Amino acid sequence: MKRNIEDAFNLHLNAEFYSFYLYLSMANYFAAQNLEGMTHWMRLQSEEERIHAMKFVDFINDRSGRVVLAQIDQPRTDWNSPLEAFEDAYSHEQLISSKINDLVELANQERDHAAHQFLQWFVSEQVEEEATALGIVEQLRRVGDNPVGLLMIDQQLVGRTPPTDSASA
Ligand code: OFO
Repeated sequence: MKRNIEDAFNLHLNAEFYSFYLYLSMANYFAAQNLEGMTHWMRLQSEEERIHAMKFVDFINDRSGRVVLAQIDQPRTDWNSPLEAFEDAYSHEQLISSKINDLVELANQERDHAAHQFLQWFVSEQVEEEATALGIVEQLRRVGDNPVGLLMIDQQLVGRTPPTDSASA
């Protein structure tokens, strides 16, 4: 693979590991609030992000590139409310979507069809990631300060199931 694509992919896998870190940090924030469903949901979300990062690792290795693991930034550790945390998750997903779009542009520019095809999975995944995060943000906005409503959303999020394999993550 071309050097500029390898560099951009290495940069992006760091962003996916940062997503893993950020969501794990959010899970710990929810755990401290005794919000069992949100804790569970965010832990699974963080695990999905680790799988996303590993997809980039595997792709770079498969193309005889060199994976370079860089330092992962420290994520925020506290939020003012579950709503604020999920709003952060939603804007983070929007940022990741724009990074994926930039990678697609680069793959096209360099006529790297394998990279382009690899990225298509992430293009669809980001649609889902944004929609899911926004869905929860909207539910939380609707219940506002109502503690019963918050607990109902928390109970609903307990039901999230882990991905059955890496392809569905
Ligand atoms: Fe990897 O999709 Fe979220 O960040």
